[in-house]
Amino acid sequence: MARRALITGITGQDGAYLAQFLLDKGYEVHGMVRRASTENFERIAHLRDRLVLHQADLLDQLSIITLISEVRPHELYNLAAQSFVPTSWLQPLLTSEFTALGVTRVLEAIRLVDPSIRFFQASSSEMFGDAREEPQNERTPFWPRSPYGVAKAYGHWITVNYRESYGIFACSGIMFNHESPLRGKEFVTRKITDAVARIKLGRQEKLKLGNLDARRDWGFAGDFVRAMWLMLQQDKPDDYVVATGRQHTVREFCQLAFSYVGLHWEDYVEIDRALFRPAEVNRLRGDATKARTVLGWEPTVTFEQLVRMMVDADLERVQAELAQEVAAGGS
Ligand code: NAP
Ligand code: F7E
Repeated sequence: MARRALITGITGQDGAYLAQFLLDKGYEVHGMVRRASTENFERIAHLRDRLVLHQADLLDQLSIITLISEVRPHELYNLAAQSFVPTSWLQPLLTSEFTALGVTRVLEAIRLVDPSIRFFQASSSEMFGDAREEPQNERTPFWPRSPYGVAKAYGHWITVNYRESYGIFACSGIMFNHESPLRGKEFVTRKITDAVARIKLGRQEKLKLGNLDARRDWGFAGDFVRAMWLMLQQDKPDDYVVATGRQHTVREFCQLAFSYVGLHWEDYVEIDRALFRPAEVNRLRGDATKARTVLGWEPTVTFEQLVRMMVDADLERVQAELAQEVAAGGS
């Protein structure tokens, strides 16, 4: 019989990659989606008829209990969250409800319905914030710098606590930034590659950015979902840093993306002070030695390949939009 997996946040970047990965492994894949007046299933459109989608919400305890009782998954991946750091200053309470308390709601539902369900929590390098050491590993203390980072620290510790209190097979993946052509356009990498494509094709003139000196450890989302799955296949539950170990500035990302299409980034990028954050995370770099040795996990996509993959995908998409406009104008 096929193993059953339930993914919260299946409509997001990681949800789409994880759903594809689990389907390829022969899983029966269920996804939790929240009700909206307009469906936003673009990222999973190509998988739609192979998935079972259920309405529930991280804010609604009973809906999560009902969902888990109906699906009875073997594995549950909790990817749903308010995941955009700047929004967490504008909506700190809602961010805490989704990103912190939402984790407890899912864990409580597991405890009540079936404590043998294996649980993955999508934790974040934002918990390290103003990091006490570099590179960061599983023992590095947390110093979050945004309401999002604080909420993720809660989610991490409640996951550890339900493992220790109730013996639930609960794992926390401390994931550094991971990107892809499916990344939301508000995040800096996709904002840049979308702008590069639009500028190259004559649809945009300038790109406004904030802090170009911020340093991140950027990997490919497709590699990161494999680490999530590996964590739930071990004999014992544990926590793992997932990272490439390489660090680059936002400026370097710009340089590489613009030069790939033959443009010079300084001709197009403007600094907008409004995009600077009230408290910045200046530099992050992960040490994934534990994931490499225990899980046998390795990233397969380099930074340079990631930038090119994202620019290529955006060029293709903008070109298709232009062709559609021409066709519509000519009909
Ligand atoms: P994403 O693209 O922003 O997706 C977030 C998902 O959460 C969406 O499917 C969203 O649904 C869902 N969601 C939000 N609030 C919800 C609610 N109240 N009830 C039900 N669903 C809700 O995020 P991602 O990049 O895929 O990241 C996946 C997870 O990993 C997140 O928890 C994120 O915080 C964490 N993480 C990400 C990174 C990264 O670099 N990508 C790094 C570390 C940790 P809608 O489509 O309806 O909005
Ligand atoms: O910012 C700087 C910004 O929004 C990266 C989420 O997935 O990864 C992500 O959080 C850096 C920051 O990602 C702009 O100040 C400059 O230093 O792409 P980002 P993030 O905040 O690192 C972690 C691991 C998560 O868990 C989160 O869910 O880029 N930056 N100029 C800018 N950032 C944005 N968004 N837009 C700019 O114009």
